[in-house]
Amino acid sequence: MKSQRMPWKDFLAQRQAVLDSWPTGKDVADVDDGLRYHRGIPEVKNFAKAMAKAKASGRTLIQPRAGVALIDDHIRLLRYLETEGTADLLPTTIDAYTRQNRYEEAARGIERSRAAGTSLLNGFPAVNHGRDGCRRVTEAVTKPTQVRHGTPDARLLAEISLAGGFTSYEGGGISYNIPYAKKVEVGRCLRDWQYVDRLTGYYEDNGISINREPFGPLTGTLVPPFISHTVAILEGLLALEQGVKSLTLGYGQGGNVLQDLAALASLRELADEYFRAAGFSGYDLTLVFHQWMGGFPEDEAKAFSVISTGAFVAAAGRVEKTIVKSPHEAMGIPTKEANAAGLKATRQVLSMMADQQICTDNAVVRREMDLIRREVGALMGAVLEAAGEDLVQGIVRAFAGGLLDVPFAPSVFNKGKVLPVRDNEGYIRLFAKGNLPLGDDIMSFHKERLQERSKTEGRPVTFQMVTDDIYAISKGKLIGRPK
Ligand code: 8ZB
Repeated sequence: MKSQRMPWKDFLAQRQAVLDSWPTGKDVADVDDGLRYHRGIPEVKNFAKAMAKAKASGRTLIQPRAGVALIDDHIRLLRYLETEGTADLLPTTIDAYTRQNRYEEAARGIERSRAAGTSLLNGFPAVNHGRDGCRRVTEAVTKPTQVRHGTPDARLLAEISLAGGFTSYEGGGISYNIPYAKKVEVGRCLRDWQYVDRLTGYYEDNGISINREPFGPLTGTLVPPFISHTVAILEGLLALEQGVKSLTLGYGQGGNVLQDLAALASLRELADEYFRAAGFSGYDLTLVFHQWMGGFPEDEAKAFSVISTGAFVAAAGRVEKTIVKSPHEAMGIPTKEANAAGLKATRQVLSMMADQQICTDNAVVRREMDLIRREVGALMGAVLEAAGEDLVQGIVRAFAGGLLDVPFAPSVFNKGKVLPVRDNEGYIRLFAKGNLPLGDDIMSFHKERLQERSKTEGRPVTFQMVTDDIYAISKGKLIGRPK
């Protein structure tokens, strides 16, 4: 496949319309103003460098999610999470209006929040606050900051937030579309994300490291590792094509510890293999593990246990970063205290694990790694074949044909024919493969494992079993057994 780096003139040709889509766009008209600003940011606040350092020292960094409507409140919140919460890395979670490019409604949300004296948006409206608003935030804290969102067309948000001093940007053309949007075309979204990656690549070309992180967990609902791995590798390839160098690939906790450890080990290996095979080198690959993204127990003590098992897997899996949940997860956006509590619970586990090496070189982990390798190989092979010269086209065709299919995603461009379910030990397996290009050897293994559960529970594998599994953790179990 030949490189499809967006020519700079094509980038500039789009850029004016992007910046014109909201008045704060004019503040970033000079793209080199962002570069000059970043040259003055202390190295300890650079996200890419922090991730590289974590990798070199074998440490796992912790990061919460957080974002409120008003700048001063947002600064207070982030400062609390870095001091009281001991966060190593800080987020800025963007509100839902901004994610849908609805800046007028975000503006009204800001006004109403001012009047109410509390945040009436579910995140920080970075586009409305503009370059200087973002700079106030990134300058007010001591840790590296990342934009976390869920935006299919994230071009203006990227322009403003990078110029505003953020040094990492979450998302990708598949992972911020298929699980988040209903009607955004696959190809349209991928091209808008090529713009984001090219902007990031431009910073890299000029000596400024900016970290990029595709959103690993997708729908967070029983996603088998090979599906999220394939998406992560594809988004990694697309980012590298545009000149991104610091890449953090993600995986969401599934719940079976050995499957999760196999998933983390294989993600690192496979990503490197596919990137090298595509001719890339000189990139810096790191991993992020998301604590359980599915339904949480309402009871805070139980929620802390879910958080702590996630922290344990993050440590045993030797990832560079873990995204932390809070004991308020079942209720919605956490208070700052609950958010800090999730961080502290995670910190405790990571500290206790810091000097321990958990041996993952055993027969079961090897079996699972081998399975994931063959599954990812089947999907990647099909996408690359469909791609010919153009990976974007390959991904568009793969979704259209169901060769890529994300379980429980709202997008009309996703077939939605894949049904996952847990086996008798809680491993996430496939009940229905839809059109995924998996061979009979692979499917007969899934089938065998599910028959075991079926026998134990004395009931056939049905959609009821899938539903039971989706709610199991919130009800105190891993596997949704009857009674
Ligand atoms: C896909 C991410 C979902 C998670 C959390 C949710 C959930 C969303 C905020 C937030 C703190 C926010 N989340 N928005 N957490 N502050 N503004 O993201 O609770 O865990």
